[in-house]
Amino acid sequence: MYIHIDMDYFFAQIEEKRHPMAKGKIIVVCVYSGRTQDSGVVSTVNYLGRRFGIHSGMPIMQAKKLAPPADTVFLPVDKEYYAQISGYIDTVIRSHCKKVVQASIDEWNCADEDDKAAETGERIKESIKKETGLVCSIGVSPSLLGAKMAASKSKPDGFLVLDKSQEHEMISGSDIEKVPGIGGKTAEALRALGANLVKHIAKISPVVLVETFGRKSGAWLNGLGKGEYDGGLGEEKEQVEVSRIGTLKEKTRDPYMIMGKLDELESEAKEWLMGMKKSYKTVGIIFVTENLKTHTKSFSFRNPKGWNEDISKEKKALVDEFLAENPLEIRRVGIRFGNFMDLGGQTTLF
Ligand code: DCP
Ligand code: CA
Ligand code: CA
Repeated sequence: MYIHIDMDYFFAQIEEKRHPMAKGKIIVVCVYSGRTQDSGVVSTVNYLGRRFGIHSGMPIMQAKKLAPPADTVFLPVDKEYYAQISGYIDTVIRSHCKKVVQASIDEWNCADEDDKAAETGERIKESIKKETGLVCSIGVSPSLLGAKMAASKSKPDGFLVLDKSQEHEMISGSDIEKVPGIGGKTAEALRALGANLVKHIAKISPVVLVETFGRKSGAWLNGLGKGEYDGGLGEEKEQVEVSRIGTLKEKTRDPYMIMGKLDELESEAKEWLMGMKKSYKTVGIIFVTENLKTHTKSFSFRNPKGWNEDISKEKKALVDEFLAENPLEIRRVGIRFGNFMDLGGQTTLF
């Protein structure tokens, strides 16, 4: 099963948290171009503002006409801050699930065992709320496409789990434009061919689909019409690093507590290395400080290391180095192995 996580009105929600006085108001996050005072576009707007017709990409000037001035706050984007929160959410998600691919600043795709995915999704939703105060929408479904559509259907603050037949019902009955991957132009061309809903695509011959949309997209659309929704996490196959992240029992700067947690996480990550027959040249330690900032310290070995080689000396050095540089308490730690080498059959290395 797949789990898709998308944060609700992400930039605006973060600003809402940051400025409690803005609660209950329309919050418009803007990318000011600087040409004139109001030139630029809307990055995003909270749900209250969407009721007035304001949306991402709209000129700020137009949003000002639609929004009642007394109830609206216009704020400039602060990408760096949002990226920092995004990085923190990433560590929260990774502590609940092993197969995670971040798809954009506010979106993640995960895969989990069929009988565990719904519970994992629920735990992720709760933890994000608890750790950041932010709400998201999560879809859990047999295909990634189904999970994505379930998440957007349940927005905001939603959670929707589908089985195979519910997924098929949702996707096949969906308006073609609501399918991620079908843009405005493709939708227009499909409508011209008689398809308004996904299931109508099945009536178009594969030859016509390929002629109109090219080989790759045509084949994908043909499958979609027939109810083939697979296609995995994508990056899964070419995983370039493995990481495990966990929360410390309490905020701390005690190197022994930190090392204890890291030992646990290291053996989990090394289990993966062993299973995948990989050796690595780089080890990184991830620190999430009490202000939610994420930092990484890493070390590269001259020669590849096997999963069964001891690296406690290097680990300790990275922890000490970080503690010496940063005065804050640490909430979460993680370990990351990267720069892989395939061991193939060369078990003699060990
Ligand atoms: N964004 C942007 N310009 C756009 C679209 C999005 O700057 N044209 C930024 C602001 C959004 C963030 O990316 O907060 C995530 O985009 P989403 O499409 O996921 O939209 P939101 O999270 O804002 O809203 P929703 O609740 O519909 O997901
Ligand atoms: Ca979003
Ligand atoms: Ca998104």
